[in-house]
Amino acid sequence: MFKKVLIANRGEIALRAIRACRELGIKTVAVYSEADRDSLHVQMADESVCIGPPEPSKSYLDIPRIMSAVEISGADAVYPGYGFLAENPKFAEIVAKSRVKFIGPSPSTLELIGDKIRTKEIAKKTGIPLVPGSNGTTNLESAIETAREIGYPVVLKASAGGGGRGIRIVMNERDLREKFPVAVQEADLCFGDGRLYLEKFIINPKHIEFQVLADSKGNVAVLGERECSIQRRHQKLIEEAPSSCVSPTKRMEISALVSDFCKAIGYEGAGTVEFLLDEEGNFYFMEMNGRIQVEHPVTEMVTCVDIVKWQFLIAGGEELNFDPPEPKGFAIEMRINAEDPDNFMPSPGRIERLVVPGGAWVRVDTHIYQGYKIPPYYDSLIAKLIVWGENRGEAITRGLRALEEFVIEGEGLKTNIEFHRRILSSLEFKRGKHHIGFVEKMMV
Ligand code: MV4
Repeated sequence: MFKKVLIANRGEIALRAIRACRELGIKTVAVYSEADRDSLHVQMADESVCIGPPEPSKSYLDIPRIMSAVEISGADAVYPGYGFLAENPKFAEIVAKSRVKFIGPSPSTLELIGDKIRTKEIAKKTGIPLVPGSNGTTNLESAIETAREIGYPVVLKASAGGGGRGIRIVMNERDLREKFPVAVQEADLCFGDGRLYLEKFIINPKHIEFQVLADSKGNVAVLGERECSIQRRHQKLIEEAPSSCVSPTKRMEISALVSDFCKAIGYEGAGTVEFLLDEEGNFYFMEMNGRIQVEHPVTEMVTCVDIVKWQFLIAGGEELNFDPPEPKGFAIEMRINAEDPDNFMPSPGRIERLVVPGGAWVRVDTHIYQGYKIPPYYDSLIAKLIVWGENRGEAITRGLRALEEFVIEGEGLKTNIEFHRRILSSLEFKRGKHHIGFVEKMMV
């Protein structure tokens, strides 16, 4: 096993990784920007290295600075977390070419899953259901032809996009002629890759994703699904596991396909395969994410599998030694953001009063503490409140109880705690039949 891991991230996920390392007997090195000097991840790590000014481009996204910290500290592995450099194939390659291990998929796998067209082609060969569409790169003429066949509305997506970036809804042929060249240009400018693909637009879908762990020996454990339909502008707000809309049979069926797919691409580490689920109960493959995700705790709560710990074990060459368990009970995660609930704008500030909820089956993953000053340079996520219940109703009740306990106060500081209470209290959420338009609908 590794002796010392450099955590190339900040905030709650850096803490999550440090905790896993401590239990595995691995020393940790934190990196931090000048804005994160007083951060908990710096205090909790065994060592720390300042890597630059507050701007992410000059610190957490700066590969040479991170590699220097690796060198200085003598770490033998790098943990990327989520965001920042987590899915950057170039970073994974630079790390791999030095004497240290990148804790995640290989550079070539990261490159592959970054190419949504190639990924869909492999998914199709594996027998995973795809949305009707172009099945590969499209140009304007073939896009028009495909759209005529499948019918409008359709979506144009950038092959190098993902997570909602580079996607356009197209209502009719005139709209397609107009938007196509703009989309190519934008994709070329944003991603250096102008290739597009076309899909039938699925109306009112749910967002369902499957968690996988794959070891270096070709064993794959699919840990069931999460539902992440409560989101706004591709920022998830609430995630649950399991989904109340996935039957055990459907779970088994999709899990088998997801496992085959991971084997087909030689996947290693923790990953997530995203689907849309339409109102008729059909699953459609969207993309794969090659990282730990913010919402991984809900899967941990219902499977009792320590996903982050397994990321380290797998990278160290350990084999998966368990059969994926059936999910037990229900878990809900609420992302607590320092933001104005009226306009979702970041609302940083100093935390003057903090009361963290507790009690049975309540987990809080957070890097904040009383007196902590939330810097304005990064994501507004300041805590994840995760609750478990024997059934979904109990999880919701416990979530509401925990939200009531949660106090985060400071001058000018706003959070979305009240917003979460509104969602968990709503009849529509309790029914569980909501789709990705829930938050937008609630705002009007
Ligand atoms: C779609 C779609 C409808 N039809 N594809 C956006 C993020 C990316 N992962 C997939 N996305 C979508 N793709 C087809 N063919 C609707 C979305 C979508 C969405 C998906 C999941 C969660 C939130 C979303 C919000 C808006 C649009």
